[in-house]
Amino acid sequence: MHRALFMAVITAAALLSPATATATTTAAPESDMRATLVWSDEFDGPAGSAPNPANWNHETGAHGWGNNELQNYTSSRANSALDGNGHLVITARREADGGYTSARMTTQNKVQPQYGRVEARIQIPRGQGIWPAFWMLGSNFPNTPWPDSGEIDIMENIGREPHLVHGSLHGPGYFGGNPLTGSYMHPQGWSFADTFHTFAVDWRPGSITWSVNGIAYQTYTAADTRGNPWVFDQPFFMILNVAVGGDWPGYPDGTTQLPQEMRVDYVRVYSLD
Ligand SMILES: [Ca+2]
Repeated sequence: MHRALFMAVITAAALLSPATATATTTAAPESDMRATLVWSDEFDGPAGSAPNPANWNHETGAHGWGNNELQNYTSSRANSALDGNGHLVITARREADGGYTSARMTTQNKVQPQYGRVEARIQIPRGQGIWPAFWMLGSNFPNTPWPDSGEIDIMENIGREPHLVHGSLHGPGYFGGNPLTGSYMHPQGWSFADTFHTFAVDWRPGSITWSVNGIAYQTYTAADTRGNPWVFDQPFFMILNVAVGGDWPGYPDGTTQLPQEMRVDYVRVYSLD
């Protein structure tokens, strides 16, 4: 489970004015005509180029991120770059000195939706100690500290459970090791790292539903917070990262192969009306 205890240092790019989501006329899939695309990053661009700085900040550092993680997050193209085939690739590496590097990217102060379908199509990495995630934090963070700021984990996977993905909410009274959470098993029990899958939340006032490949598997509402505040009726920013090691996934071992790549085809936000 993610927490954000050590995110108080915001990148300089986060000081830029918030971007306004641009409405488009792009149609949603025919299977769901109630969803209208309002923002996306399709990660089109030359191989080796940077993710669009109008959308993404890099959070850097090697302080364990509140979970005793091992990686040093960098803004290097060795750890995050477009592949020239319409994908963002976040690469976790073992460096010559035995340390690990990776990338963590956020849309804070740039793209901060409130409600809608927040979706990404991702081929996750694999291996013991590898921890990919697509998640969100309340835009009031860090002025409002975690967990009061709220956290919506759209997809997390830990390498020792290749066939499972997890969806969670963290907020006041339900955080850390005690979130509102559930998981979805691959229908055939195969590894989610084998190919691309679509991970989404349908986020409405007082209600969030998680889905994988369009199959809803979990809903939490304001009635589920054990009497604690529902802190999800506000804008959130999105985060993509690959952690290496940590209290929850455990640590790389002799079976872990590096480098590992998380390949993201797109991140999209749809309105749901
Ligand atoms: Ca793409």
